[in-house]
Amino acid sequence: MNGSQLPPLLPPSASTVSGELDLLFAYITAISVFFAVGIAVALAVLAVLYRRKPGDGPPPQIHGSTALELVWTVIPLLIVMSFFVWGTDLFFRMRTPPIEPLEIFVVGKQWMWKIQHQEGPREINELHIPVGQPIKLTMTSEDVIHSFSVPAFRVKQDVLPGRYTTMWFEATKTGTFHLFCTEYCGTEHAGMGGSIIVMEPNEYQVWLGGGGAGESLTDAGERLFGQLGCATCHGDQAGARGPSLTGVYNSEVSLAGGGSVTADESYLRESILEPATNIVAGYDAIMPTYRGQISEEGVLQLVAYIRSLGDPAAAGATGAAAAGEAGQ
Ligand code: HEC
Ligand SMILES: [Cu+2]
Repeated sequence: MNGSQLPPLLPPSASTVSGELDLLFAYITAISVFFAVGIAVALAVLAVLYRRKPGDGPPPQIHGSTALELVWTVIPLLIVMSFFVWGTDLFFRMRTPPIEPLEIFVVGKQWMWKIQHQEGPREINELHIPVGQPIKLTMTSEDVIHSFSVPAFRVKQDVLPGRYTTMWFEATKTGTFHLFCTEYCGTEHAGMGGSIIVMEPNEYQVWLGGGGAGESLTDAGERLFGQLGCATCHGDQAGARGPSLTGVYNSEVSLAGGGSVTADESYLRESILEPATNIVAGYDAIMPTYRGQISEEGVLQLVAYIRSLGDPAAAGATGAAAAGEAGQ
């Protein structure tokens, strides 16, 4: 009997934040509509009720009321503060990935999404993930600015050339959801989409194994490290021309110009593509630039390999988590 179906008002709600985000959106919309309509109606009704009638003189003049001023200042302040506190709290939770998410790497280019899983499989315009597990994406672009958007998860993050951006989400439903590029990026921007395929964890394991691509991201990075001759300078032997890369990930690196930086993914990427930008204290600027010789996917593989060489902060984090548990 119900032949014609209206398009849904909202996309499906399929992540740990989507329900709460919709609720916050509805809350802000409801309050805005309530006041917009209320004020418009009050204005019309009062204009009619208190219009000047024949024989009326000038009305009594009112010269301010502190009580009234306080009421119309404090109540709106409390209302907008509730938007702010709830919105900020949700924003921080949406920006901060939980400990030990499943990490996946994304490279955008005109006009496709290239995706690499840690365990090896790669895919284009499709992202297979397990349900009920936090996923962290580390993303970059080979050309212009793109934006990775999954409406069903209520997440969106710009993907920029020359640097890494990250985002995280956790799917709560299995199924296939739309992926869009939401930054106009040229002629075929509209076609730069794909699907997120959310699977049961055991199905995802089968999918990973069945990908046929045996080489993991770390192994691919190790192979590149050998092929590009990085090991000739970073060989870990005494008197090597370059610093040891073991344990460098997430450590504080002292720079030749003074100061220090945390060796995160972006720093490692920059060290490979623009070695002259930050020179490690105690070393000469002899490292050649690899810009133009390695694709962004290759750089992600090298970064994954360098990360696998040890991470002092991860050891610290596990220690802190263990201490926290012991304290409870
Ligand atoms: C000719 C020798 C040489 C080669 C080849 C070389 N490097 Fe370097 N690398 C250095 C030197 C010297 C430094 C320290 C000075 C600096 O920061 O530029 C360095 C610094 C680094 C750093 C920063 C390390 C830290 O402690 O902060 C990284 C990461 C790195 N190299 C990665 C690589 C990778 C990956 C390759 C291969 C694609 C490579 N290097 C090839 C000499 C080399
Ligand atoms: Cu795009």
